[in-house]
Amino acid sequence: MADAPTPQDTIPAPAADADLMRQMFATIHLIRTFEERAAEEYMRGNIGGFLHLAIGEEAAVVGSVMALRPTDPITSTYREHGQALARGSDPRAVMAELFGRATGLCGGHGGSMHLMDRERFFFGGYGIVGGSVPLAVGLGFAISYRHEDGVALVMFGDGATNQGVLMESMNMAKLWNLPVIFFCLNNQYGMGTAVDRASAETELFKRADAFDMPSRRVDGMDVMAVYQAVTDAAHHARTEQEPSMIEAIAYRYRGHSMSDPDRTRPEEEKARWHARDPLITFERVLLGEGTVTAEDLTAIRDRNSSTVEDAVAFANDSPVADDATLADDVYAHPWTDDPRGSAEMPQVRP
Ligand SMILES: Cc1ncc(C[n+]2csc(CCOP(=O)(O)OP(=O)(O)O)c2C)c(N)n1
Ligand SMILES: [Mg+2]
Repeated sequence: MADAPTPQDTIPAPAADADLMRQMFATIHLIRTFEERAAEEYMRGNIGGFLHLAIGEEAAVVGSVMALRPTDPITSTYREHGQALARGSDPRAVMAELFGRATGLCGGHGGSMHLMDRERFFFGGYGIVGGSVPLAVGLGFAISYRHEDGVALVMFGDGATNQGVLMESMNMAKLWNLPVIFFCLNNQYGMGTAVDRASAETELFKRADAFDMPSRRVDGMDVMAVYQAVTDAAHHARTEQEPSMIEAIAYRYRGHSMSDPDRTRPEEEKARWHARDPLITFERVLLGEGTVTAEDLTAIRDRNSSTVEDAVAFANDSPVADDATLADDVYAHPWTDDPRGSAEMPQVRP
């Protein structure tokens, strides 16, 4: 492992208190419930386009998002329903966005792959593999330029680690001392292709070595391990103005998207990762430590079920996004047909 922060560089995660641990479990369960319900609605034809579920990856999502401050910007891939929910986006607005409704998080213009919640510093899901990476470097640059103490975190998959843009972005972030966390959620497959069939170097955190950047690998099925790793990385970025990389190893239980029947991955492999499901393992830890009771868990499950049912009902009852508004949010300034550019564009030269 390359240059992992030494113990004196790091502070322990604020010993996750019982409330926070309960909140983490509840959020993992909310995301699971939300996405299982979204899959049903997709099969009913209520959700169009693509739908990529992160079922199985929730511990990595929740552990990372919850280790940040609510004002630390995040960018992500198209597999990002959980990131929005963990950031506190309204489940009604997220479900309505999946349904393409005017009440959706982005007015129904973005759909499942393009959730964005500016108010919550969630700067979006992106369909282009690696596309979210340079945007996070830009957000890190803005933080640094304004002398703020935020940290930008970008989530990307194992597939993105072979995109040139990751190398360009990591180089720039390290060269300019930007507070960025490169968070690789390695679910071990890019579509149906296993990492060892796509990457000459399968220890993906080693990508950071080329930029003299600290990096580490963490168990992405263990929410507390992820929480600790991101807490350390965020502290390092805030105090040392140095970017770092984390590779979280997890597994998605379903196919790449709803249109992938997932017939090529070995059943034995799937069973092994199902046994490590955070809803099973983290529940065991919480019950064992007395952090939750069986009644608490029932209350959490009931609450999440009602939240998701309410979100589906809200989405169903909402009006479909109006075609006439389709291009409304494409440009920051109103579009004109003038080929020389819009008169509304700011003047760059006097
Ligand atoms: C630049 C680019 N190339 C190819 C694709 C098609 N594509 C969509 S998702 C995907 C796999 C990406 O895998 P990974 O980065 O591991 O993320 P995961 O889907 O596993 O979360 C590919 C190749 C794309 N969207 N963008
Ligand atoms: Mg992957």
